[in-house]
Amino acid sequence: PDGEDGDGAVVLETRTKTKRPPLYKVLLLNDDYTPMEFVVHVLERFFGMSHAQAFEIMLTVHQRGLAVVGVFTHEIAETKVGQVMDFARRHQHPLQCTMEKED
Ligand code: TYC
Repeated sequence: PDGEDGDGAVVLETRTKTKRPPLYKVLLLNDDYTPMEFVVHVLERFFGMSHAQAFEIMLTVHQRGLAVVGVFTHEIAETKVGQVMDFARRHQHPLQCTMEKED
């Protein structure tokens, strides 16, 4: 709709659409070495999942090769990926976590 800019002048063609930030999928990748319990722990700790939910997603990654574990803004997604990669490295597991822009 048209607006009013404070001194009485009418502003035509004001923006009506609210800008939403682009969203990014965080993906967890399967490998042959990371223990299942470690992956479950990662999903609980960094993605706020219940144990049952985390176990289910871990099995999906194990069976299908990868799964989306959350969708976030760029900054949050980057933080999650960093936290997972850092935690895995510190425990000497080859677990891989990446992010991908949503269409
Ligand atoms: N494939 C691993 C195993 O059999 C378990 C695993 C699940 C590893 C999910 C990584 O993202 C992963 N121990």
